[in-house]
Amino acid sequence: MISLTQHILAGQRRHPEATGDFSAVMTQIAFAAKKISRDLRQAGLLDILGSTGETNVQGEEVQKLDQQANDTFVQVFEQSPLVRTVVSEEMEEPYLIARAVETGKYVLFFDPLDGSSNIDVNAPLGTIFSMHRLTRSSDKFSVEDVLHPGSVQLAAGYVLYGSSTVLMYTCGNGTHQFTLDPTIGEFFLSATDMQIPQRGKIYSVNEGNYEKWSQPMQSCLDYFQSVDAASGRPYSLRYTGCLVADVHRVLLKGGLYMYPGEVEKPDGKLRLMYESAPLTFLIEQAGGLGSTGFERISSIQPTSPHQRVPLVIGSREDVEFVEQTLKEGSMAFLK
Ligand code: FDP
Repeated sequence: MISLTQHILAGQRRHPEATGDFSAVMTQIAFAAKKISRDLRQAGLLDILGSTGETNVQGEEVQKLDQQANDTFVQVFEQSPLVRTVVSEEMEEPYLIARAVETGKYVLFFDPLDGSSNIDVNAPLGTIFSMHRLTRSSDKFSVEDVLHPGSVQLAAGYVLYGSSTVLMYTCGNGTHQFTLDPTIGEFFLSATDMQIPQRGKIYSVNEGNYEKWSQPMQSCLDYFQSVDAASGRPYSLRYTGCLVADVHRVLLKGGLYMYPGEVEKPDGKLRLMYESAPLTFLIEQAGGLGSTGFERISSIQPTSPHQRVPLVIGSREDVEFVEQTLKEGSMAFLK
């Protein structure tokens, strides 16, 4: 049995120049995840279900557990001199960690509790994180210092609070899975160097929005649903309402998850820095792709911490099919 800590330290030993700081941050992320996992397991017994009565920066209702998970991350990193800035879905502005103002070398983006509509119905939830090296253009904080494309992420991962708690991470050297043993509070390696099938049989999308999509996007859906035994269609639909859970299924079984842009809302719903970019890093390290449908997610130069982008992510051939259909405006290339 290899624990997450042992795995991180083994990675550190392969880089003689490493200071151990990166490993320390990963260990703190895992600690926050264990605390959130513990809180979720008890949620129905404590007074932490339901809404706080506030709305977040995205204009969405804040659930008590969203707030609690966010506080957990902030409290953990307030003890650390390494992460100078945290950027969360639940906080409008990047948050400076006082203790790390001089010494911090990293910025951490996170969505503390993904899939909020699942909280009250005991369905899967997730946490997503992305770690970048901080650049310092001056001694003062500048938002530009935390805005880098996904291609330069140092590490990214997610935690899925499902029938078990699973942590996936990559630091550019494969995608690895760890499962929490709750009896001793440690994550253990359960799969290493994971590979996503090149093509799948599942699509995952909120199909209730079909009428809001462009015609080429609608035709992609029509294609996945049409019957053609030779190419394994129709695909099956799976959609939990939790991005982490749906992407996890896609990573393991193949296929694709989509949150497309809409004609009236071309940027879609999901956030680049703490949803689409980290998930793309994990999926690319497993041999898949993440795209807006027109552009690779990893190449996007962000312009704001809470920017939204459309997302098509999963098996290489499935994502390329959607990209080609959207770019050409039709499926004439299939003939
Ligand atoms: P939620 O708003 O419930 O937090 O991150 C946003 C997200 O969930 C994803 O987890 C999920 O895939 C998607 O939004 C669900 O949105 P719809 O309800 O519009 O399908």
